[in-house]
Amino acid sequence: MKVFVYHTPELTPIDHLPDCAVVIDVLRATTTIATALNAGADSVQAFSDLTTLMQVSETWPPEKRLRAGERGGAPVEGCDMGNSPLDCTPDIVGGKRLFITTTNGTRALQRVEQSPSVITGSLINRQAAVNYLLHKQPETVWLVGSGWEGGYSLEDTTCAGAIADSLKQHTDKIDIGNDEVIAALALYHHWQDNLLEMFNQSSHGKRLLRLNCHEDLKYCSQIDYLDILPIQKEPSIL
Ligand code: 3SL
Repeated sequence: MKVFVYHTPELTPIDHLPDCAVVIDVLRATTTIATALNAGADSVQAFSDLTTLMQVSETWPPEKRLRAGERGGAPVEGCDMGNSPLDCTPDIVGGKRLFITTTNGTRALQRVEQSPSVITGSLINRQAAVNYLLHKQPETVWLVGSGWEGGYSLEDTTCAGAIADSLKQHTDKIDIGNDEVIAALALYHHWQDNLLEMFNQSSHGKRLLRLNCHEDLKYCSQIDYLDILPIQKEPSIL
């Protein structure tokens, strides 16, 4: 298994695809997606723009849909909820399709949606993602961070490092595909005992703290907390 890390969708190659892409948006899209499915959501459909989300979700029975929208960390007007994983409780999301658009995570998902296999990873479901890769043994794996508006995000690359670290601990058949994997591993080794503090120092973590999302940060920092793996069934639908 040859593993590559790409810090952002913009740094991800456009002329070829991997056997398996792991999309990572620790704060908070892929944490929210994992939490919603774990809480009994029927499915999640991701959109990069709000207008398309509204049009497509309109064709879905109102009692079976939830619209989640986030821009700049804040909930989008007209949606049922923002992008907080803490809102994804069984009574709210159970049996429903979550139609979601976020600033960066849903864009990252679209960037690699044509790959033969696409899953989402976050700290809370890190081991579930690793177990899937160990079982499927794809020849090439891309760990794709969502970043923030084209820039690098500390927490996504740290999570990529957490996935690479666990893969390396479980098998010696891991080839390091690019230098970014080595950087991601070093980051994870630096922060692994204090992931919440890593969030506190990161630019998006600070942005969310300014929006009073302290509890979200605590939740998102719990490594291997849920045994759930969002797997793409068709482009952008998990
Ligand atoms: O950028 C994104 O996709 C979001 O996850 C950002 S936020 O954590 O909801 O602010």
